[in-house]
Amino acid sequence: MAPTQPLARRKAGTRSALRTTIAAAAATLVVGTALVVPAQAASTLKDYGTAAGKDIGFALDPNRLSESAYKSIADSEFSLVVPENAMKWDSTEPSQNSFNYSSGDQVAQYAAQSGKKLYGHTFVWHQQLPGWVSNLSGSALESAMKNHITNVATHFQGKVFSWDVVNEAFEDNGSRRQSVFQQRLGDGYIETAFKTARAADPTAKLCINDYSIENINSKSTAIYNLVKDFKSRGVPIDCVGFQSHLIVGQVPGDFQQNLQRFADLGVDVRITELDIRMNTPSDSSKLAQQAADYKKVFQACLGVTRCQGVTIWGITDKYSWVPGTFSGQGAALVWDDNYAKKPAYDGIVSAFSGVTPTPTPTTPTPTPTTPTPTPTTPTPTPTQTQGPAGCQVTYSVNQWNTGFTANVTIKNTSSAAINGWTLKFSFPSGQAITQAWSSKASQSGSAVTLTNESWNGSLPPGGSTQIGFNGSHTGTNTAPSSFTLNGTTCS
Ligand code: 9MR
Repeated sequence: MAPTQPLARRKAGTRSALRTTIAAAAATLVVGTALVVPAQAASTLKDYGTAAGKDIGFALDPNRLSESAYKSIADSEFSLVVPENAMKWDSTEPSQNSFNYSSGDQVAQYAAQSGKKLYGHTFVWHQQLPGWVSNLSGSALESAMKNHITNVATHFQGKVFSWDVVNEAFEDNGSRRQSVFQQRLGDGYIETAFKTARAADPTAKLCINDYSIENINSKSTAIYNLVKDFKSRGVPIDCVGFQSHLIVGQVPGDFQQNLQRFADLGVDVRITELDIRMNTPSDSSKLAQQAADYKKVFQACLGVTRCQGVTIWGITDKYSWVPGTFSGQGAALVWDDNYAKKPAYDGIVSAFSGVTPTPTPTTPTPTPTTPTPTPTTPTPTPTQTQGPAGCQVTYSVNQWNTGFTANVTIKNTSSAAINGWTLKFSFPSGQAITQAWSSKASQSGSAVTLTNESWNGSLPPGGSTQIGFNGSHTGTNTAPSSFTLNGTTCS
């Protein structure tokens, strides 16, 4: 099943429709709701990424969301989120077979409620590994690794669309890093990890991730050979993550060429942890160089069709990992200690030269009067198969014994803007919603009502939104047979 797609992945055709929404508004689906004008915010990095078909991500520390400047940038500038630490082994399984998802769940909840894709980081890594793992030997370690991957992948199934399965498994000279996994399980541990992850969550993309592999060198070639070998033997692998913890003035000239050679093996590529550090304090010439460097990195990704996007390893220099690790260095991110945009921001925007950003509607402002609806003939979309033109609902589930995750796409197929929606349906076989995201859910018997959140209530003609929920079932999980949106039956 396709991973959850954020609002930001609306197709380009929706955008011009959004701009002309209001004049064309008809009453078809706007029942008892005032028509409103979506306010347009200034273009954000996310808007440029969406227009270019690339994810724009950031590493989130959920504890910082209480800081309003942090949250506001997180909310508006990015279409993808990765937990900086919250899904690592020491967070999720601090003692053997005792799992703790509180921090990871916070990140997942934020991703769902802000409409962002959620990228998982990371199952198998030599760092942030609890001590008990290193005390295991041989088969006990292999069982523990499989158990860890299976539990964490299962917990986040349907929420995380892509995982860093193995992180930093190679040395700079291309040899295997002598981690506890390598030493006790041998070369085959990477393959075992990928196969275990695939079995646990067949829908997630599975990536290998590393640093200092941005150019063509011994280390990147070792990973290249591993991917080639996996592909030739049918071992599951979908993507390679290039961390890109870089230094100003040192963006490799062959970055794009290197990304392309991996893409040519039949895997996706992604820049996963971008930051570009300098000796501190910063000055205007270092910041200008950094802006040019950020631009180069984004251009490298934009130049490769299979490059899925760029994730920046944090928001503000204030919380970057860099100064704590590299003494005398820092200022590596795009916003400074006070959340002011650095020249790097405009550097990134300039990489999107020729791309018209996809505008992000902000919270709609109600108009003071109720407009007179102008009846128009709705234009059916080619995918519409039944029911009056107006809305289309796609419902898909991943299920296990007595649980399931449902992903629901709601599309406005009318020529009128929808501003505020209520989706209703009945569960045919006794299912119950246990947790919903991207909508407010209520259930009475079999009757389910889902209403929009403040940020996804506006659906221009042709626009869609994705919502989801977890539920329980008793062994039969028949899909609802019909849906209504604001009282109109959807196809
Ligand atoms: O940014 C992370 C920092 O908060 C942690 O203390 C650190 C622990 O090793 O990990 C940092 O993130 C790393 C990422 O998980 C893997 N690639 C290197 C990143 C920077 O160290």
